[in-house]
Amino acid sequence: MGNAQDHCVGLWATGGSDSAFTSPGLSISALQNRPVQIKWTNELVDRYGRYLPHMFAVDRSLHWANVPQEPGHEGLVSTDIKPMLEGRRYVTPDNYTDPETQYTDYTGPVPIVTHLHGALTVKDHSDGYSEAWYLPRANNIPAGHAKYGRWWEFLKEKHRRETGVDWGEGHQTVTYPNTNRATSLWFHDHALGLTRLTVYAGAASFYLMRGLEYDVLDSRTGRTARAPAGPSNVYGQNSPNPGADLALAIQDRSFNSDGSLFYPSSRSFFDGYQGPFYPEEPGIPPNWVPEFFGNTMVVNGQTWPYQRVERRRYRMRFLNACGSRTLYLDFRGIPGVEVWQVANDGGYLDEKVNIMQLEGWRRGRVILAPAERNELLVDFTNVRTGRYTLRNVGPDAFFPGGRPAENGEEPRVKLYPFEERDVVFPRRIRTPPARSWPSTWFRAGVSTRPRRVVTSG
Ligand SMILES: [Cu+2]
Repeated sequence: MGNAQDHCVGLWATGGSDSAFTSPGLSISALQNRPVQIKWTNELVDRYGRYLPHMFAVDRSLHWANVPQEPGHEGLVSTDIKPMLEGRRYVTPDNYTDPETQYTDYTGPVPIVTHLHGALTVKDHSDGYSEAWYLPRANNIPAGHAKYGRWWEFLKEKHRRETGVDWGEGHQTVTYPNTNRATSLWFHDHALGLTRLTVYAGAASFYLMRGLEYDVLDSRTGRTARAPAGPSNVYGQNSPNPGADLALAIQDRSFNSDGSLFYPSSRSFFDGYQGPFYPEEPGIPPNWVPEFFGNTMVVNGQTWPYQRVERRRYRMRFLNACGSRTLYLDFRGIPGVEVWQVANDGGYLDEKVNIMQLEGWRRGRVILAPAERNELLVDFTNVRTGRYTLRNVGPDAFFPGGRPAENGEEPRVKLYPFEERDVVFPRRIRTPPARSWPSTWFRAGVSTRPRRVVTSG
């Protein structure tokens, strides 16, 4: 991740060795049954090679990576435990003066490890275990800090034995067999106790599993049909229907007045509780919040985004990359639109679901829980030219807490409008660029030297 600067918003972006760094990161396009290796590198360092602290408050009182290896139960010195912090009292960083009697937020180097969410038959060494994290290769790692999580060494050795590819300081190579059906997966950070913060900071994106065939039967003819393919399709191939396959990652975020990302740094943000905290009050961590609902919707990294579409049919893949929020996407504000859900996390459904003809309050609405993906066919053919809004009408509450905003209730969240026009794209929502793997490289198999694909920072 370079600290990608988009206006004045600092993000942790993901990119390839020869592509731009973005957030969401580049979409990886994989083919079924073609194994790939990806080298994930933690580049959370500044230009002098010093580690970057996390951009949000990291709670060290949780069962977390415990990078400084503060002693746990019965004096156990280890990573990936809950430290005891005995005899110390939590204070904010501003008030931190005495390490003997106080503790404060963790501001050391940031561990990462990448998990490919939803991928089947990935071996343990490549699954992105929360306890197989690694620090960036920085020149000022504090004494006593572990550079790797407790499973790193074991899984590193196993991966080396099975594939011949070793891991090293600040990087890890994983092997994905790509045995899923065609579907939309996503990858995200998975480090113990920091996942929600690092994903919120930007480290996530799509991983699109493509079938060698298109996997769709046309219900009218019984013949194989071709789902629309487009910019998220295999890079460099001429698509018969360019621009018709949109991968849209939705996240709720909040911003400080200077444009930087906001995430609560204190439990008091959640319920006003002011302390005392762990270990004085054993069940209450100082920074961690049980849930968080951002007040701004971001699609593929853009606030107040809009998408120009033509009067035709699109394939739209949605990812709910929010930390807590269940989305209720409401298509009823687009008169004439037709929407069918054709796939979920696992791949294509047996039968498409006509969203506009569901019963009751679900009519025209698609529900998407955090980390869930779906695939819709959205037909704008009969929509009149104009501007329309695809709203999220879900409440600021865990599913199914609360009712969808209806009966004139104003949805609290600013939503993302679609502008429908009879013109060719330019898209204003940037679909994360897709990359394919050269077929020669696939043929080379998994024991060759992998390409370096993703860095962070
Ligand atoms: Cu996940």
